[in-house]
Amino acid sequence: RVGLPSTSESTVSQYACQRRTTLDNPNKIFTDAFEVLAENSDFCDSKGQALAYKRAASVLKSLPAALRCLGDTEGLPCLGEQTRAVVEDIFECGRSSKVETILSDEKFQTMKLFTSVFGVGPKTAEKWYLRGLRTLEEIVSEPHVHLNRMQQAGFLYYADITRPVSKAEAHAVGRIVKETVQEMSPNASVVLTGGFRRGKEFGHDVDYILTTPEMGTEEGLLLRVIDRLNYQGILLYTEYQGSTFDANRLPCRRFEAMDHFPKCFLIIQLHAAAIQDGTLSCDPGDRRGWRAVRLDLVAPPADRFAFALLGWSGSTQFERDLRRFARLERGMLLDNHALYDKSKDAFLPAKTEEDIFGHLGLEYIEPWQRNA
Ligand code: DCP
Ligand code: MG
Repeated sequence: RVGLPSTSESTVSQYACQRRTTLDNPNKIFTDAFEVLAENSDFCDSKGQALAYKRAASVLKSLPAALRCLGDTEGLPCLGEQTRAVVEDIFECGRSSKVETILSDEKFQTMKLFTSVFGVGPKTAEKWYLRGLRTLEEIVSEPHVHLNRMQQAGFLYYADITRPVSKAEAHAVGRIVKETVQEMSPNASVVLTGGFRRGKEFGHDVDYILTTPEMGTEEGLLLRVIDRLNYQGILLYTEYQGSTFDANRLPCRRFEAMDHFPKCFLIIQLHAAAIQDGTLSCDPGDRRGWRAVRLDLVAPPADRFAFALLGWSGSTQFERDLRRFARLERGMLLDNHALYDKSKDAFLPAKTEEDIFGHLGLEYIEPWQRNA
């Protein structure tokens, strides 16, 4: 049976944190379709529907083999009538007519284009769409459109930022951050997180966590790192968010996209010389010798490191299900800062990700198995 997971359990869990999901996805034809449907639902502000498609895609990604027929979806969690109809369509026609309709829809195409700009979310994209704007050129030449600083950078570096960042580029960025941190705080650590920690070959940005053994010095370190990168002349854009962390208000009851640690969203200039094999993923005709790369740095206090690492490692779907599992199956609240046991009325400390999985009574899932 295709539905059998690689573990000894006989059924697939409805929770991504109880599945091992590598980057080998034998069901890409189906999951790509679900992801288009999910994105379209998000554009239409149908969050519940979007989530249903994301969950269905996530379940299929965890299967060890491709579906052979519609019957193979039987017994799988998170696949409802609508998602089964899409699977059936693809088996019968090789494609989903519902997906084709969306892909050729002007609003979907425009929303996709506008939200591809750094700093532009669905709300702004829709506002521009409703004003009759359809191209990026129209937006930058429209005098009534106000762009914030982030969006201005998004347009300025659009070609670079929308080009996937390679693993080699991500590691080169990491070396730059590590050298900078090393100069100022030799005891501090710089740890890769996000998609590249899950083993992805390409990403939309690079994510690193900085932390220091001396509690309370992490925020200052992050600020000095930014200063230093700026001094090196490689910062193209900086958005700094100071700590809003308050240990007395933990944990957050609802899912928040952002945690309260000091962090920054940067665009940095990455030079070809910094890459091990000297090649940037740029147009062959590009003679600049550098490209712009999006870099996120977050600096949690040392005692929160494991929670921050787990939270930033993703995937987003894996994170959602960790929190949902904690709440519904264990009566615990998990976020990027802490794990709280409601019945014990106590916070459960953790030094490592393994500690957190242990508190939750979950088998440890390696980062490269979290591509849910
Ligand atoms: N994250 C999350 N929920 C969000 C946003 C982020 O749980 N709403 C977590 C999970 C992500 C991690 O933060 O994996 C980093 O966010 P990215 O947007 O950088 O996502 P990835 O690194 O996973 O993918 P990409 O290759 O697109 O950068
Ligand atoms: Mg990332």
